[in-house]
Amino acid sequence: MPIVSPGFHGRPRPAVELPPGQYLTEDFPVLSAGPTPRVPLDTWEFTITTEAGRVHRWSWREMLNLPAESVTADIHCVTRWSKLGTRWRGVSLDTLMSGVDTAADFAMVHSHGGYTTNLPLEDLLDGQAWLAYRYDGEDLPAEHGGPARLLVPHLYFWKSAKWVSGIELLLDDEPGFWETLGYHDYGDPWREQRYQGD
Ligand SMILES: Nc1nc2c(c(=O)[nH]1)N[C@H]1C(S)=C(S)[C@@H](COP(=O)(O)O)O[C@H]1N2
Ligand SMILES: [Mo]
Repeated sequence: MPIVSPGFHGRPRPAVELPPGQYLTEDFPVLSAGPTPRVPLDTWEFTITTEAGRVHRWSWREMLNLPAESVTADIHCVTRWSKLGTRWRGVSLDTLMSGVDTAADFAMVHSHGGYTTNLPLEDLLDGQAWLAYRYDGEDLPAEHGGPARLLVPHLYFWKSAKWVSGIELLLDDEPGFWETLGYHDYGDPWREQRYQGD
């Protein structure tokens, strides 16, 4: 039974709720650990490689023919900026994974330029992750990961690999680029999992 004093309607809530330690930004900062790769669409492909070595491949045209979804999401960078209500369009990882037979529990995401990031496979499924190629009604700009990036908004934004080239499914977890350098293996902004040990 909650104890409620008469006339008490709770303390005023802030208009928006941010994960701990985050501040709001209106602009869209660019964070890249290297130069922006230029990925031509005629040779672009996205692959999902299973732990058994089976490769599932989509050309740009094949990917665009898959059902797309519009997504509005809040994004949270470990450098403490958060941006609310960002608007994307892309293909759900559920769609891409629907024909993939795997026993893997983990995924390593690979990008053009060599960036990698790891996450549990279940965090890519159930409407939680997209291969995004439009931002705010426009083609995704190269500095933000175009032609296509991963979008996994429920984890810190370093998990949303820009210029994504493929996903490798793994039976055992392995650290990606920032995870090797001391960032948290999972990276839940609401639990403030910035660094290993948080
Ligand atoms: N390939 C690649 N993906 C990346 C990064 C990167 O350096 N290379 N930086 C990550 C980090 S730390 C963040 S916060 C976001 C930044 O995305 P933005 O530049 O579109 O804001 O991309 C993530 N994805
Ligand atoms: Mo970041």
